[in-house]
Amino acid sequence: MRITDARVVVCSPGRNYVTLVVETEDGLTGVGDATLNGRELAVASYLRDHVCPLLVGRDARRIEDTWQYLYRGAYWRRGPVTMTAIAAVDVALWDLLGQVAGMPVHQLLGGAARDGVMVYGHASGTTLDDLSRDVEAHLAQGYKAIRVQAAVPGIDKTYGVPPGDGLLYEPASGEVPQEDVWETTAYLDFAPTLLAHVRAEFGYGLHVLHDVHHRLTPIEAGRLGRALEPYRPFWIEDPTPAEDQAAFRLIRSHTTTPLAVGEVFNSIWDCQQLITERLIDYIRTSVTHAGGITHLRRIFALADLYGVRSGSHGPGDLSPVAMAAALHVDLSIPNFGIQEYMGHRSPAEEVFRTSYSFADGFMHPGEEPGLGVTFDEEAAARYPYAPKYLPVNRRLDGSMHDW
Ligand code: GCO
Ligand code: MG
Repeated sequence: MRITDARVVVCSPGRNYVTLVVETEDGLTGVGDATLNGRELAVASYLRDHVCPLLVGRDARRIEDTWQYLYRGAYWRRGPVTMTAIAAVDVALWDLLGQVAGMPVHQLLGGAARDGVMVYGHASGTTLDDLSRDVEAHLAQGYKAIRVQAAVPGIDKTYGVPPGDGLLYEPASGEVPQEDVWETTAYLDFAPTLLAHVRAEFGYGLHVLHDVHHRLTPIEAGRLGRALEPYRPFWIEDPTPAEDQAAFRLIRSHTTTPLAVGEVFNSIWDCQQLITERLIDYIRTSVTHAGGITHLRRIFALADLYGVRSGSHGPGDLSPVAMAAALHVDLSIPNFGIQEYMGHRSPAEEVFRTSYSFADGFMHPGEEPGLGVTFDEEAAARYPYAPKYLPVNRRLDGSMHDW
């Protein structure tokens, strides 16, 4: 099963995506997602210039060996660009193996350990009333778990709140990053009001999640977690920038609110302490940014030993290929927690045809061999890449803050 071609396609059907296409001598095509929001071309070049030429001639069935070859063989290890590139190769090889075996990837991973994958959707509002309407719309679709974000009074633009154009939330724009203003005090005062509102309106029969997006200090995060305890959030996500894993000891010592971290992590080493010291409850690493199916399963296996569950990142800035791969992993692991599902802006569905489905709050990857995603390269060519960046944050005094 020799690899005969590996190529990178950068396209923008609704937003920018980087896709790796791997072909074998039998005429099979496997795909992997290599999208790194705002740094797309760096991964495209890493793949095109340094990885694709090494893939041609290799046996596509040697997934672990290829992973180790690209990881250990690079000498310069880890980091988002390298690990996203390795992930794309890994996912494409699992896709190919499934097609050869005539089985969906989750069968290769040990088979379904559950009937469906509970996903959470995103509800938001520029006012709490708008937020309520969005929560209602999600409940009507069957969602059992909903992330809630609302505009913080006194702050011009709040993370997670779309500008009200009816489209899915998509913060990347422009040739230079948009500059937002962040004010911690206003947010810390507002967040308990937000959660209290949702519980008063909808009760305790749904899972409510909230993303802090790396903006607090450990002691602020401890205070937030404690203030939210009466509203029993499913989790608070990314309370602090998590380079400092030990900081979670401080947060943990102040609150029993469950903690979720990991969307910006690239490897098991980024979360080793968080997991082995039981400082978090959910690990949110994604297939695309944490080294593919092979490495993500290793992270989740470590997490399982310490009672930490999965909660993979699933934003619209990972392609439908990533969503499919995530669902295959989610279905098969013992310690699945929840999966984020943001959906994709049109016309992504023209370029990526998927076999996964959503019903009553649960998703399923489908039973097609491989990942169950068909990538239409002709359609992709109709949507050329244009540079776009995530915003940056400045505090009131003009200094930079985490976004
Ligand atoms: C989430 C995330 C995203 C990120 C985005 C950055 O929880 O879904 O925080 O919305 O901001 O993926 O590219
Ligand atoms: Mg997040």
